[in-house]
Amino acid sequence: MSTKKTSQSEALFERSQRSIPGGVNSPVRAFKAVGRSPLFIKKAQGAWITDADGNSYIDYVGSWGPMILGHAHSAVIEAIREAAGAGTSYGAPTELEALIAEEIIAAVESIEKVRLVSSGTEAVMTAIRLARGFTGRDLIVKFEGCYHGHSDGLLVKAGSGLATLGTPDSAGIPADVARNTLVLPYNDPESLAKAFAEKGGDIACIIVEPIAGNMGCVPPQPEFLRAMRDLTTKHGSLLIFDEVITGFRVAYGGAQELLGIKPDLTCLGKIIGGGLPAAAVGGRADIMERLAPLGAVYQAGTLSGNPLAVTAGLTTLRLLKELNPYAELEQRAAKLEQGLRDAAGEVGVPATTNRVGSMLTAFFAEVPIVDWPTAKKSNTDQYAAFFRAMLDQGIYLAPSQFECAFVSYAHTEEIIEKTIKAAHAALREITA
Ligand code: HOZ
Repeated sequence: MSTKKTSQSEALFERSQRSIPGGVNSPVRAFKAVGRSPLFIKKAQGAWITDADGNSYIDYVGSWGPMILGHAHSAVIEAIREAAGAGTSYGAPTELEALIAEEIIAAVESIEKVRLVSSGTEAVMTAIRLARGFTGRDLIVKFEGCYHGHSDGLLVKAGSGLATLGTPDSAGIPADVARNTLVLPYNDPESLAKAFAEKGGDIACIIVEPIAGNMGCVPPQPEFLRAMRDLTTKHGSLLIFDEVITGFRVAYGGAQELLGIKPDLTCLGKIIGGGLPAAAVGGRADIMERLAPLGAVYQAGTLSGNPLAVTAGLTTLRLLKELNPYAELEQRAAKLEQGLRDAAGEVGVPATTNRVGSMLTAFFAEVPIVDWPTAKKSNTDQYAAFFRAMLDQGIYLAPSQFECAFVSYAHTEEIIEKTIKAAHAALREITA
């Protein structure tokens, strides 16, 4: 039983279930994996979110990644307000789109041209079509536990909400589509080499989360990334980094800057929309120029490059460049990671923490978490109990073991300390 009053959230959940499948517009929000009904959110500010009953929580979901500056940053909100006054959508090009494209190109070394879309799913869909159009091949390689949005060919052994629900393959995907997706284990260069030795000439691309975030945070082993780059180059396939989570999160230039590997195409989302729906695919000019209207690979969108979304994204990117918060984010997230480890150690609960910069996951597991089979060894019941106890302590974590916690610039030292204290109390409670 929650110690907080949640009757408004419960009533809203009841009501939403009558008109929305499962009461939510994205499955993981339903809290199914953590054994309680979801909180309905009324507002958010800085590191805090407030639910419909007026309870405030320190938020580590951060809209699943975009809110790196914290919620409702005054400069972002002001810019959106001003942009809204000039109209909300034109379906025609704007200077803003060139500005954000230039910003992205300057930030991400491998990107020479960018196409803006509205969601990460769309960015990935476009990147895969481009890779197929460019190479004239059908087969794509993805990794078990990685999630790349909900387009047909990528919902095969996927992470995120699918992992949470225990249904890694969605119904409704034609077998003809699924057969063009080759799924390999994450962090396993040998399997990759074998797949390329057998089918290299048919593989259009590898798509990968260079730092996995959708089976919980799982860092890549350097030889895995190196093998990907070498094999795709050798076999004339393309390497696509899905940096929807990691772009502008782990470094201004994304995971590729941090890890020193240059993909051919990159998918961006989340942070580049500053909390509004914007995403992008970018990469080598010779590939990007295959997109219509220059080339034969078609992609379009009424709200692509939407002026409000681009304004929010551009303002966020410029602030990130100006503040350069990455060292501080690293330090605060490291403190949180150590605090969670200590809290688990205090009560003797086996836990493995994985972290890259400001994205982290505490797995309730005894083994190192390096891929989906090891992530799956986590004690998800224990995570659910921890999640509920943390909510009672005023901390809002991801409602699934297989997601990341995101630390934002608004998570001050004091907030981190409060969180660690809450984790000690929560773990004591669930192990008492
Ligand atoms: N795919 C997101 C988690 N990795 C969930 C999106 C949402 O529910 O908002």
